[in-house]
Amino acid sequence: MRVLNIPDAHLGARRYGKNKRWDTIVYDAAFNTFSSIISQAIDPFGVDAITVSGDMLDKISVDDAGWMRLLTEVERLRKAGIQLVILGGNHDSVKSYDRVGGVDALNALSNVTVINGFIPEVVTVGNVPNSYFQVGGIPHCKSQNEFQRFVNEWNTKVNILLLHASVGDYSQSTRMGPNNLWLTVDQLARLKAYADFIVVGHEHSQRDILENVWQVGATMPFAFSELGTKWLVLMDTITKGAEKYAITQSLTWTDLEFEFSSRDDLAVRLAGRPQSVTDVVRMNVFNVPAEHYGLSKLMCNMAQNATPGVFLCDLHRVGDLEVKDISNESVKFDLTVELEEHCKKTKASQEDTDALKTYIEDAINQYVNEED
Ligand SMILES: [Mn+2]
Repeated sequence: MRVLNIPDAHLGARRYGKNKRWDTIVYDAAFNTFSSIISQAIDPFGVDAITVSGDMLDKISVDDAGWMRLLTEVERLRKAGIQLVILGGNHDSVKSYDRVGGVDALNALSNVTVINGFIPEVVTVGNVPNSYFQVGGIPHCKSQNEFQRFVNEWNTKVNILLLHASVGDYSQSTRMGPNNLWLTVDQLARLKAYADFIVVGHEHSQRDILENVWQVGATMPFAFSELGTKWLVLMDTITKGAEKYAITQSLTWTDLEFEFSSRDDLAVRLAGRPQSVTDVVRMNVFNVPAEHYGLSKLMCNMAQNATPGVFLCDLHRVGDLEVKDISNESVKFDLTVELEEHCKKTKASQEDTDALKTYIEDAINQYVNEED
């Protein structure tokens, strides 16, 4: 039988509170990517089942709009006769026994089975004895100790084993709290004797670990540290063969870095930035002299306001302004006067003048706040 695994999808992800537009765009992209994977699973892949290797949801649940989108996808799968096996990850498992998470609620649906009860489970998918396969899963656990015990004690033969953890020896790492479980390649090698395929979710980059053992990554980047091709794994439980497919991305991420040379140069680069609604762009400008910082920042803010997609600009300032005792009042005054002169000279309309004034005031306020 043909089984597609969906890696960390983080549906409902809104993790960029400082930038509303980025929040919305990433939130939509996560659902859109998930939806297009479901479409592919139905046609052309025509799979019998889908596994999810944890963190399908970014949090214990999603908002109402997210629920409607998720249920729409599950319903499409049901109509296509596709079973869905969902492993709970660190993001979507409840952290106590007395609550039910969003992923657990899906268990009530006829075509969904959820492994999210803090203990290992084996699920049979299909019709026994004719065409079926078995999925084992060790969901997110209460502690690394419990997880280790379940990993070391696993002795059930299955077709596919789902895990949600980092791969490596992190015994000395302070990075690993109870939310970041881990197991070693040696442990995976032992488990391989019990599974044709092992799919490990959690880390957002794809990595082949052993034959038919993968760290599967994520459906899309959720931060600039997660750029790179994202992959689906399509497994055949009869032939025991597998194929990887790059996931079509709905957003284009661009990470730009350069040294400041002049404001004119910055203007040219700002004008040339990718700026469609599907662009997520970060610009890191290094060595910005203090005397150019204020206006450069203003230019970046204006560019950000004019961008339908996401534009993040980090100016790295060097040095300090010489006049340190200048009051906020006089900064405001000087720039406003300059602006008015400029608008008069260029015969700008009152509307444009007012808009520019607002930009300048915002920029000054931001500048002043940063100084604080
Ligand atoms: Mn995770």
